[in-house]
Amino acid sequence: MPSDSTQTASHWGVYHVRTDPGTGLLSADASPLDPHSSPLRHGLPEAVRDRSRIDRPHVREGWLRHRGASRADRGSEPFVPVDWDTALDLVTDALTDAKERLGNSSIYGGSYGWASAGRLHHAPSALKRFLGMFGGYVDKIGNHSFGAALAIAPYVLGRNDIGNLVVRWPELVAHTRLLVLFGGAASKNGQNDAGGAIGHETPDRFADARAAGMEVVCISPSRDDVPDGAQGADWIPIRPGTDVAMMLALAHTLVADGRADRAFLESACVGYPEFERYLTGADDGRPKDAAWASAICGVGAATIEGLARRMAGTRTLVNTSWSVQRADHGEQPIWATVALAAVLGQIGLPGGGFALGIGAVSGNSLPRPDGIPRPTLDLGTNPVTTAVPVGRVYEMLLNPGTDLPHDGGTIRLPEIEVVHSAGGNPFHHNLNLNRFVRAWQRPGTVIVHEPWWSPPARFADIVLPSTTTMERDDVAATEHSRYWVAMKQVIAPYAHSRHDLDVFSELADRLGFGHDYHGGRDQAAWLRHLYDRARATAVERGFDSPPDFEKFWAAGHHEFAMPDEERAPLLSDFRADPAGHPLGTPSGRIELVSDTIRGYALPDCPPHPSWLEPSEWLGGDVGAHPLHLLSGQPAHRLHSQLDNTAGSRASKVAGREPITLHPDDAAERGLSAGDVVRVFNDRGAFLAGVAVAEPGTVLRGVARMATGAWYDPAQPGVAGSLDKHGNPNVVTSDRGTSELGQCPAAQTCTVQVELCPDPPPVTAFDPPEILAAR
Ligand SMILES: Nc1nc2c(c(=O)[nH]1)N[C@H]1C(S)=C(S)[C@@H](COP(=O)(O)OP(=O)(O)OC[C@H]3O[C@@H](n4cnc5c(=O)[nH]c(N)nc54)[C@H](O)[C@@H]3O)O[C@H]1N2
Ligand SMILES: Nc1nc2c(c(=O)[nH]1)N[C@H]1C(S)=C(S)[C@@H](COP(=O)(O)OP(=O)(O)OC[C@H]3O[C@@H](n4cnc5c(=O)[nH]c(N)nc54)[C@H](O)[C@@H]3O)O[C@H]1N2
Ligand SMILES: [Mo]
Repeated sequence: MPSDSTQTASHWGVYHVRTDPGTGLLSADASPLDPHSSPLRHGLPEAVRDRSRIDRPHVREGWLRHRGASRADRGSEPFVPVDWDTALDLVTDALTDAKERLGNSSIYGGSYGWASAGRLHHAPSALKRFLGMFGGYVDKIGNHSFGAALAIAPYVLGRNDIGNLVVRWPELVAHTRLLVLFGGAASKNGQNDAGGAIGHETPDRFADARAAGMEVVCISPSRDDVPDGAQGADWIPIRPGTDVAMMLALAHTLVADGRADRAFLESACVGYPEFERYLTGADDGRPKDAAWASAICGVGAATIEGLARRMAGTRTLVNTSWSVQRADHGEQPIWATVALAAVLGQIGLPGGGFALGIGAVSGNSLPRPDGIPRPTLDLGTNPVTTAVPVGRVYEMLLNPGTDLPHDGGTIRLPEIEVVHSAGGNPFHHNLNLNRFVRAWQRPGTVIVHEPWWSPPARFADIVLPSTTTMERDDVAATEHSRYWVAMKQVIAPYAHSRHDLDVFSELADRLGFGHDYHGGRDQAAWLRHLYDRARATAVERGFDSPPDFEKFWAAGHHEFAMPDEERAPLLSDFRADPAGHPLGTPSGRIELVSDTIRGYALPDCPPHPSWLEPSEWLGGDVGAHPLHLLSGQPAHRLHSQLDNTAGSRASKVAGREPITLHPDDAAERGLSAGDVVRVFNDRGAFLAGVAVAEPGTVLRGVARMATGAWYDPAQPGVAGSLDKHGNPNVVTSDRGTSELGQCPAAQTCTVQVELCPDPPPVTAFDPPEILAAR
């Protein structure tokens, strides 16, 4: 690397930033650690100087005058610049007032979000550590990524370490001969990994596996989900939300053919006889055979039967992508995946069985030693025990005091007075944004830490400007890599922005627990402290000692050595001796029927994997909204991050987020590529730019969009406003997956699309109105 460049890292990779001596412009080069650097790296050097940066603290005008009495104006008003001293006084007053009047359970600190890669300056961790020491906060339960899997896996497998339920590349290449991908493994998603993607190897590894003879079948509404490197893969288009029907029919075919692995079902599972009665229709008179499934999922019966026979004839891995469970009854596809793999009987064999989310992030299948510690900030303890599922935040804000069914019990929803948020974009991750706007206007005070005038900053009362990773020193480390990477400060903090950690340290000082919070450490001392602690843990766990901090910093990274022996396949010890290596389920075995769940008697989560009709789908009564809208991860950014940069903006159509339509769906509506359309259902409406899919690449009736366009309401702060820019969450449903998980179900959504002849201009990236300081 040139000596005039500085190494930093992001969720999308490690790179080296250079300043052009003439123009002062920043640019990013790939890191030699990374065989295929992601083009996303060009975004941050641009974004750090974007005009949407927040230069100093700001307070919403109405809140400054009337405090919580002005809550309904949140999101619609101009901001007043204030100095840090004033801003931090206002924050401590709001927090102290809430604590004294209503107790710490009136403070929501469940702040969800990917924030930035560095582990020291991880904004949600800094916030939670702070609020914990302040006496506690209401936290969140679960995540948006694989929440339903987290909810159901303990009942089925006795564990919820979803990240470990994958098969790594060496095993895939050596042993898997047929990889069946429900939801595909779209290559765009392999660009990112929380904490800092190090190597982008997924396409190469798919190519290796193909060369070794692995066949790939991609079952998805869109051919784009066939991963790069898997050339020649079969694509089976499926109706969104119907994978469970196809999984059940695959299992039914195996049973009908006499190819169910009865020995495995007997020794390693409980409940198979009851599940089989469901499959064969012995009790309900409706066999879940290929013909039955075909009518639901749109895949031909012969195709389903043929695939089942292929699967039984070779070493097969069934992988289900996380998106498939981000839907109504999302617990079911996870349970059905395990059940199908159990009937096939290859669980615990090398390269066989099931996996979740291969390719969903860059590193989850990369080989690495298990148990590498990471230099992360301690969250400490949270004295408040109330927590609310991430998918039910609206319920908490709108209906405090009511009971939310969850996981077999209920949660009494707390009354929230202060929302304190750092490192996430609630106007990206939440669904049904019109309902969310109403919910967000309920608390008395909303405090947001943000580098940019992104939607969460515009919908805050007190806005505290954060630095970005390029303005601080840090260490990147993901769960999925064998590297620790030095992130070095490239440029001075923008204007009056400050590190989140410093802001929380000063708030803690003001509130009297500064020493507990920061221990007198500045950034350099913190980094060394976290590093030394992780290093000691590494040694305790039997790793070769990483170098001391100075050497690490000078080298720029540390690579942990790979173990010599191959990793044992998932559940291989359990398969070999189910009694000796029981699972954490009540029976110690894989539960195809869960008596615990039966005992909950839930309306929407039966005691075994089941096909349940989604609330919105192409096989149902679509009424006035006949298109199924899938809103997946964006290729040109990470969620809403980098939407304000050239790479993302170049992907827009007529300045809006593209919506990709089947050619016949476009033609039927008289639409052509480049048109601006209004996309709507009963929950709301937004504008998008039309892209028309290549013929034969997407199922008829399916419309596809990326998430992450900055929410841009025509009437800011008014629930129901048209969004001018194309944020699909204006129309998605906030219904929970089920009373078990209560997880986000973004993919269950139908819409209508019509031409918008006279679209208003997009203003998402213009800073809000700023009044004179007073
Ligand atoms: N329709 C639909 N919606 C979805 C999904 C879907 O599939 N469909 N997917 C869901 C999923 S899986 C996820 S994980 C969520 C993602 O949702 P989020 O993680 O909330 O999305 P991000 O855009 O990454 O939000 C991160 C925010 O942190 C800010 N930030 C970055 N660095 C810093 C920092 O150092 N300090 C501070 N204070 N802030 C910083 C960024 O500017 C940005 O506003 O979205 C969910 N939403
Ligand atoms: N570039 C980029 N990469 C990312 C992210 C990002 O924002 N940008 N976000 C990261 C995060 S937080 C996460 S959680 C992962 C998410 O990883 P995933 O959840 O796997 O990603 P998605 O893009 O939501 O969905 C993948 C595909 O599933 C298909 N699909 C949707 N519904 C159905 C269905 O009902 N059945 C079937 N068979 N297929 C369906 C869609 O066609 C979609 O393209 O991605 C990560 N990677
Ligand atoms: Mo996610």
